[in-house]
Amino acid sequence: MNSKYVKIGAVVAVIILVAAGVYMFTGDTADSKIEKTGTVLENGAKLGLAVPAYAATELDITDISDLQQHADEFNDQIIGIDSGAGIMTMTENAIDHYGLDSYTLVASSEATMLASLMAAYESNQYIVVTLWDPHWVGGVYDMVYLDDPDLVFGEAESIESWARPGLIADDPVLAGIMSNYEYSISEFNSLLSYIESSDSDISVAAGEWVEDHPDLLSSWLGDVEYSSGRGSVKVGLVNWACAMGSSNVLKYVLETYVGYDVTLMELNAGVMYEGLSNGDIDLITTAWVPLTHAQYMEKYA
Ligand code: PBE
Repeated sequence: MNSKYVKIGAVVAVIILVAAGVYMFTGDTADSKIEKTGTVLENGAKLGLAVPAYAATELDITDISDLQQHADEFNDQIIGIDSGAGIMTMTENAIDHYGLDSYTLVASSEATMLASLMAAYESNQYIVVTLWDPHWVGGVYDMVYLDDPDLVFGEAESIESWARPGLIADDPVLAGIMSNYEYSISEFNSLLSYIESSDSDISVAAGEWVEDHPDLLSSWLGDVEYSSGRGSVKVGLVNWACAMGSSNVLKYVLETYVGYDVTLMELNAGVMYEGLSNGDIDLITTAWVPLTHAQYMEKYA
């Protein structure tokens, strides 16, 4: 046999072996995936673009596509939140899809969006914001979600809890509680309204709300009893009212009734998912699926 071909064959074989090794090392293996631990709210979450009811009536608008002809009245702006939020990507898609060419989506934070909404609402000005449910704001202001006939914002979403790779196997007690950690939409909104209207710190208000809902508490605990020193748990969250509420309640329950030490870590959405996937964070309670956090789920789940 011609030795040139033997050499080429050997080189090709080495390349294939090296490539396979690199693939095995960096490729997605099952245990590098984040793991779903439970459903915090089933199908009750929604999101979209919303305007105060007076704006919808006075301008006679019902659909997202109606915004374009009233761009002047809305100052050509949609008031958004933090740029890592799924609702921001969805809103960019809606601007494209419904031809809202005159509009700019303004990125800020939930707190800034709410401050703008309050200022506009108190003086009967027109404003369009990114909004979602569960949220306390729907109980305070009369807001109208604009129709989204092509479902750019999806249908009913669920909120799930997810854990770092391996947590379910490492800590069945915690995984068991997370599999029970679920709210109805009215319970969730009641929690958020309670926190919002309380003068106390969010951690205190969350604890008070838990003590007012003993049946829900026992459904989460199942037959788990308090035992001190169960270890530390890092819960990642974004500064969204819903995530703050569900994370603070979880911290209270795990510390008071189970025996963990819980640290809440406030991050932006991208860093939160990355931290979960590399194990810097143990848990999150604010995964919106199937659409809102699809970009993160595709990458890490
Ligand atoms: N939210 C609240 C988040 C998820 C929780 C709807 C603002 C988002 O858009 O990613």
